Amino acid sequence: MRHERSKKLYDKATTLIPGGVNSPVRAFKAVGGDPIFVTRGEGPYIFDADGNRYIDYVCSWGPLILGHAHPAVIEAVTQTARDGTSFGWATGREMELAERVVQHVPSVDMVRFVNSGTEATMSALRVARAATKRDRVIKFAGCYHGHADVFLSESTGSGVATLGIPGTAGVPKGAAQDTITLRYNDIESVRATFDAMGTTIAAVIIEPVVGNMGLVPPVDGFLQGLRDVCDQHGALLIFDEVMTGFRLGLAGAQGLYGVRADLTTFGKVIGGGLPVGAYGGRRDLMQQVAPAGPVYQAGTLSGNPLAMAAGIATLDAIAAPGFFAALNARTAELGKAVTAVLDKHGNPARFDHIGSMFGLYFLPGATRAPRDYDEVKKAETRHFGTLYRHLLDQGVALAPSAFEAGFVSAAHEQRHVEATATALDKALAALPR
Ligand code: HOZ
Repeated sequence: MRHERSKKLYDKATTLIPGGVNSPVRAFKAVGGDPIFVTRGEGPYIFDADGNRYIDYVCSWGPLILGHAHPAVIEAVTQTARDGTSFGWATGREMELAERVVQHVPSVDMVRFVNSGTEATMSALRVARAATKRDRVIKFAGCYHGHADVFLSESTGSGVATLGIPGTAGVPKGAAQDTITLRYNDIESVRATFDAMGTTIAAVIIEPVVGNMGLVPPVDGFLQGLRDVCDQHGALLIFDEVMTGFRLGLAGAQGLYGVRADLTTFGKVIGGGLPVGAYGGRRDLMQQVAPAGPVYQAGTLSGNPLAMAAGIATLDAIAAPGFFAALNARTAELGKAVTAVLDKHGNPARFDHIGSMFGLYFLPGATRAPRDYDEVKKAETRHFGTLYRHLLDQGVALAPSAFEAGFVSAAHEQRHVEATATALDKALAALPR
């Protein structure tokens, strides 16, 4: 496969944009080689500047649950754009999307739209701090809640984990001094922390299924345990469902696990591939947000009409009966095919999925998915870069990181599953022994 045009674009980009990319996870630092530059997407495929086609399991890092350039989404955005791209005034479409969110997610009475998951999580925490009049927040190692100072304290997932960045320069000590980082799936450490300082903790924030250190599901009872301990101590439970919201079902991970959050953050699928984030929750909490209440949060492009139109079209498509059953079944087929290939090659890695999110863990011989960041970090990633580039060469695009979840869309068919398994078989055969 030739990559001359991507290479040329990349070389120029590095002179104009830090690292040549507008988000670190797009760089190929963890896999070697230069990043591909994408020109278009169609269904399950992306195409690069050299005309190469790839089966895409990044799906824009999650939003494209319907696949690339889904006709209903493109139509909605195109129609909407004809009337203008931004007003900075209230519009009816914001209500239309809000109504759908409130209808599908029982814990959400009211919702505020923002432009990214980062905005959503930092705003939700501000609400929690205002409502409880407390400052501390508990987060979990390996979870990623965007790049606000308060969440970048230590052991953060996503690009920070991928690139092995030890901490983030530019975060003042004070900004993260109230952030307590605990071990994912360890309810005892949460209880102990609350016993020691419960009256100062505003909230626990968590990815209810982690997608930013590979895929790490909650163990039985962990999420309910968090709910209980928050209730006992008057703290709020924030589910960061930027990845899982409208991905693991219409009611997200909270629907799947039957645990109610006080506040929930959204991003990705809710915007159908346009920049949308949102936070929502109990009415009394959301009424704290300005101008209804004293918690200031704002945005010129928040509730942008194109973004709302894409979100509405996407949510309507995924609300069709049987949508999630079919998507999850396709992901299970992918798991079966990939697992058979891994088995043939002596199980150098393990595949797991929750709904249409999957993880590929390079933990030789592992019999279950990892439970926390320490386990994730034991991954044997020596050959991941080589494997990654072999897969890419055969037209299969995973995230360029051993520590990111993969995503299946409704556009992925059985033939894409089979092509992926064949490519993996060849890629594994080509690895050094
Ligand atoms: N949460 C996404 C990756 N884990 C964000 C993508 C990005 O950082 O660009």
